[in-house]
Amino acid sequence: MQSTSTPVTLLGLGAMGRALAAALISGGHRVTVWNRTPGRDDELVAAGAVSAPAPADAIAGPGPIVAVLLGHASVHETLDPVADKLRGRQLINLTSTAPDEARELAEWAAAHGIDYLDGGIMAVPAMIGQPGSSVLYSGSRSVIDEHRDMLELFGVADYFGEDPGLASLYDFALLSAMYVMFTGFAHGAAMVASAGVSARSFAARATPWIQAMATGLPGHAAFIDSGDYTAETQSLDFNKSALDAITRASHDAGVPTTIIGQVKALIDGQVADGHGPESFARIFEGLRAR
Ligand code: FVH
Repeated sequence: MQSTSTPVTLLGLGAMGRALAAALISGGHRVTVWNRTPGRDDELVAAGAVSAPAPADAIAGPGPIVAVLLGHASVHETLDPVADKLRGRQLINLTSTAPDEARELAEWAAAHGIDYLDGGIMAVPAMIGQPGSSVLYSGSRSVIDEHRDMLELFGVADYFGEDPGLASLYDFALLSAMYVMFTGFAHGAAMVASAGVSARSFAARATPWIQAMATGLPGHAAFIDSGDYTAETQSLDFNKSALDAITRASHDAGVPTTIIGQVKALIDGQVADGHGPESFARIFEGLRAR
């Protein structure tokens, strides 16, 4: 466990970096900040942060280094030139990276004697430190164990084990679910827009509907995890008939069937393979990695 005030360096003062730095300062930590473009740290400095002119200056002091940059390449651009000075240090990378990029950074870190923890932020900047914010971590167990209290200032700190790519995999899987949900909303909004209905009005209906449907996810998960898709209701045959009609209605409304057509194709594939009486959850089998 750490003491209540940890010296910490934060690299990257975009919208998210500034929110994280503010949370650290409010939590009583001694924060040194650096950003590629100068002038983004005025409020943080007024709140007590120390501004460093270059990454080498920022990492000169003790404590963990938190990177909140744009993507994988920007982490290398920032840290490669100072890698030799990072031996024995702890790096917490909250920059969004794909799983293979997180693993590559962990290998790079290990080669330079750096203890590496990867993180995926499940929040927007305004949510940092608020209920509903969480950060998914994987990689170095000792880093999360030592700094958990500090990291909880950002939101709930969930640790997924030592594979440095696993937090990112969860992060991107959750984002996939989110993007498909929002895209589904856009498809529905386009359908009702053909009848002059506003997106706002549609959202008022869609919000409680999607919330109610989300409660069915554990039921879908039970089918998937057991591999037994025997179903009394909501069979693929039933859903095929619904998707045929929805696709037709979308087409009739002048809405491209690109999105809904993919759902129909997944159902059609399972029905063609003889699984019509089984649960809709079986579409998972058409998506899982071979
Ligand atoms: N903002 C959000 O809602 C999401 C929520 C989920 C997680 N993401 C990820 O967090 C990382 C940072 O996001 P951000 O919101 O702070 O992004 P920006 O405001 O665009 O700031 C980007 C910072 O990265 C710096 N930067 C970009 N390229 C380089 C580079 N080659 N070398 C050094 N620094 C670089 C940039 O600096 P500057 O443009 O001000 O000089 C900003 O500090 C990100 O991975 C999200 O996916 C946020």
